[in-house]
Amino acid sequence: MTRFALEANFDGLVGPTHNYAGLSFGNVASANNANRVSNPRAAALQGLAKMKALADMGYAQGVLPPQERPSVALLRTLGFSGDDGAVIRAAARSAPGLLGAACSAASMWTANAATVSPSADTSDGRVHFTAANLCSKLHRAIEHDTTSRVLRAAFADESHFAHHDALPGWPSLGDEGAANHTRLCGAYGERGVEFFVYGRDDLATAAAPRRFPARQTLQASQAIARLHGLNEADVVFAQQHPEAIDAGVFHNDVIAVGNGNVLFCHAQAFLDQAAVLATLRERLAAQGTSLEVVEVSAADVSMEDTVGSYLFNSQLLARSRQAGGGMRLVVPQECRERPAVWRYLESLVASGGPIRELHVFDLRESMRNGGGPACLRLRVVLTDEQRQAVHAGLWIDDARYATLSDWVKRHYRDRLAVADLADPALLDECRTALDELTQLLGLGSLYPFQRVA
Ligand code: SUG
Repeated sequence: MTRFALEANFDGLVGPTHNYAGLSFGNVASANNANRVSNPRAAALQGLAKMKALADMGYAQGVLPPQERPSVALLRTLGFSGDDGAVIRAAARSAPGLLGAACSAASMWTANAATVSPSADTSDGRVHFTAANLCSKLHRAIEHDTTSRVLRAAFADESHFAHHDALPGWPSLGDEGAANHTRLCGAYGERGVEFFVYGRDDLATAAAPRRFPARQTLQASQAIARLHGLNEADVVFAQQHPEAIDAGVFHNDVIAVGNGNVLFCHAQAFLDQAAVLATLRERLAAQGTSLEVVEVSAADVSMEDTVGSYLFNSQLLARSRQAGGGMRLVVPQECRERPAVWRYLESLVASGGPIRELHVFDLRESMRNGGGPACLRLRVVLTDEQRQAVHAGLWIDDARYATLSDWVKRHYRDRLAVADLADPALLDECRTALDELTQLLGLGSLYPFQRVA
């Protein structure tokens, strides 16, 4: 049955420990900015400004809270003991890298929180969520427990929403969530094609990257398609180009973005790209929809500019009929700073194709860790009824934007060096801030520290 549905974006609120510890091998920005001084307050306000701008454009915009950091629980698992302050000080002394992992604010990139299948695609007619295990990086592998709790609190009504725990955190089942998943469709409320892009097939000796790790496996993508009850004919699996991974494209959303019937991608995004695009076209055609591909050649935008500008980590957003239809593209300001990319974008909107409008945002703090506009949001297609069932405190409107901005200004530091992670006061600051946040958002006791006496 076809029902009206829309695409909502849930952005991650940047947490108070946002820092540059250089934790993500294979993520060029994270490596290049290692040991820089961060500004958590500016990072959170930049993210909120994007949320507010999208809400003002008429999109359904939600927010997801950050996680408790430093994760003293991780450090205790790894053998540090004593009171919380002693644990942090001991880790800072003997294992600063582990302390960095325990302090990462990486849950802000909610495109990695989960894979989401809209109810029009699933066998039981519910929206399905699988939290991502993120097992290829220690600082990210510790996210999924809290992520699951957050998602279950946000989308609690079991008659509309089904939640799956993260897949086991084994290398063969590496899963990075929606960053490697795109849904293409005619109308949001109709059946669509779910496109899963993996970095490596763990059961085959196929082409694989040589320099940087492939984080997502085919086996993980296939498991999620099964768990979500997707129809086989409406699912496409494709391998990311290994050379793209080796150039720094650690997630597919650094080189491709799709929405509705439009796919915007670089010409070297997928292995056997022509065949992949033909399959997508065919599957969508079987649903009565014709795919529009905007494919960018290496001559127009090099792989280096792709990774340096995050051109494809843009948000591709449907414009209303009153606005003239087609799509708008939300890009990071780094796109304007690279002449070839900006030239390309200007010609793109002038070309009469599906992408008609550009919006440029300053997301510098997140970008320095390799997270652009698309990394910061989790897309959830919702019918009217489902939208009503989402936890109301999470929607961004003028009042919530003002409340959250004020909360950030009161609780966040405006500079954080890697050496500052050793300061146990940061844990207290984070807990105080999060305790207030759960009240502001009406989320109850979400974090482990709120559950102990
Ligand atoms: O997993 N960066 C994140 C960036 C995630 C971007 N998300 C998407 N492409 N959807 C990562 O590599 C850097 C953290 C540090 O180095 O401290 C980091 O985790």
